Amino acid sequence: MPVKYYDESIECMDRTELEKLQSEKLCTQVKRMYERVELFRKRMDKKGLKPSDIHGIEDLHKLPFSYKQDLRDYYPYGLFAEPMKNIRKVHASSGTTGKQIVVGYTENDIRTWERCVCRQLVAADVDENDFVQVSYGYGLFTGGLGLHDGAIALGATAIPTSSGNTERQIRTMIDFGSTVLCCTPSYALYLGEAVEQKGLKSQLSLKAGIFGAEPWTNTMRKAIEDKLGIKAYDIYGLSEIMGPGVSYECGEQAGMHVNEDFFIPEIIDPDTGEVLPKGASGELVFTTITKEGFPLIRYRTRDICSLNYEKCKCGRTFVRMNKPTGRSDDMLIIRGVNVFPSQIEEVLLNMGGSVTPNYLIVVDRVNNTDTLEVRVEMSDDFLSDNVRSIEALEATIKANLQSVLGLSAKVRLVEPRTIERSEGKAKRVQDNRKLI
Ligand code: DLL
Repeated sequence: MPVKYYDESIECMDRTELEKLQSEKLCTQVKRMYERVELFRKRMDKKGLKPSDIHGIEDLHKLPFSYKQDLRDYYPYGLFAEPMKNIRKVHASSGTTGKQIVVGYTENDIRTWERCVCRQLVAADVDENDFVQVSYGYGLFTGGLGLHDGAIALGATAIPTSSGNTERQIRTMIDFGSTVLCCTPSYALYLGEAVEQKGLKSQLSLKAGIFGAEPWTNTMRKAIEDKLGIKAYDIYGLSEIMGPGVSYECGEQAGMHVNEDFFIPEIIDPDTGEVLPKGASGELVFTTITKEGFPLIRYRTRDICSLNYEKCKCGRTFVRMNKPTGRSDDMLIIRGVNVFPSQIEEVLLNMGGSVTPNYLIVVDRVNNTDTLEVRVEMSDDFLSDNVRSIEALEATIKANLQSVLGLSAKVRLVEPRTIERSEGKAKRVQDNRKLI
């Protein structure tokens, strides 16, 4: 296979060897950053730490954390570790709140990124014969160009449709013979619905979908796989660390392998900052051990998940992260109860197809009391079957939500195709309390 950057032996490396490699790279990175990044040096000095105190990954926990706010405080280039003449490109992420953050890549960083995305694609059985339709947004968002460059580096044919214009996406998919679709899972579902409605599934050549950039459940995976006739793979990444390419599912679909020769993951207690025992669920933290342009030590992602160190059936030894269940900053606290949107999604998608995976969570405050309303679309099947009344279905969903969340919610069933669709990341929560 003429794959420029693909080297399977690294992903299947003996873990003792891998940890040795990580330790060497970590020490070099800490020394380099101490010399070049003022904020990191200050934080190390405050802890009374010198680069020579760090001997390997066993000392990782001693290093100071870094935060999204740092990127805002040092906006745009204040945390870069290379002069701008060595930065080949920048990307940015606006997130849901606040000022956008900017990240930069050197030539070597771009090569690393391509290599990481190649691994994602190969794990999904993509090779140089494939036509990879990239329907993530192109531009400052890392999704579009990240997948695009990776597909080209692999030797596949990239079809850079970017996001939006659903009619044209489907026409291109059919006419150009796309075999792989890359976009957010919510957009994949939307495309799947449109394909189903137009009866075009048999004209597709798709075999795989590479979906990420937002949380999604296994039940949603099943819905997408059925509608598009594909195997759907989860990929994870964030602009601050790399963009797409941080971790990826293999054919086992049992957790996402972290590219550990470039990024070291840790799971910490988000409140105390303590590293949690292997397998525990907590906040994911990453250290970039080879990045040159914009390296980060112990970056607090705010994503909640756990790590699985068991060897995967696929042969890869890289640790697997479980699907993030939400973000510590996306978690809703409703009448004192912690609620993740993914818990609500799980309930809705387990309703035997009576409702679609299109929903909106509306939180409000009435007379000083939080209210939770879940709006979800009824499926065409439910409406045509006519077996159960809308009231009965609403009551069942309400009871299921109560038992999973320990909280009563109002459930409102709405007509199919009335909840606004997203071409990028889906907006699932409308928290009106923040507006007060
Ligand atoms: O979303 C990078 C990306 C593009 C990943 C394309 C995968 C595919 P940001 O816009 O900086 O970067 O958003 C990063 O999105 O901290 C997670 O909260 C969330 N996220 C990304 N992938 C997943 C996933 C890109 N597979 C933030 N599951 C992260 C759950 C995800 N959440």
